[in-house]
Amino acid sequence: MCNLKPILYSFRRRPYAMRARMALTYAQIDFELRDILLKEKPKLLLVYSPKGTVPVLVLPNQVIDESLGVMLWALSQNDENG
Ligand SMILES: N[C@@H](CCC(=O)N[C@@H](CS)C(=O)NCC(=O)O)C(=O)O
Repeated sequence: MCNLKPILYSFRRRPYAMRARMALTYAQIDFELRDILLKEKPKLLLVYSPKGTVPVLVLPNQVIDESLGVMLWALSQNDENG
């Protein structure tokens, strides 16, 4: 079955990853969180984004591998408080 839920590759205590996670939560996006270890990056993450940083948001039709991009995408989906 095709998984259409956005996937966020993240690392728990890193600030760029945290702000992406916070933006998705604020926008009430239902996403799958994949917390990784930076010293053991999953091969699939590097397929999605060869530069190997987190956060990386995998959407059905695009990959966003900059935290600012994730934030802007999340806010474009839902920004109740402006
Ligand atoms: N400009 C990137 C920076 C992302 C970044 O540097 N993330 C750190 C963690 S917060 C990282 O993944 N570093 C890779 C590593 O330590 O191997 C963004 O805003 O997403």
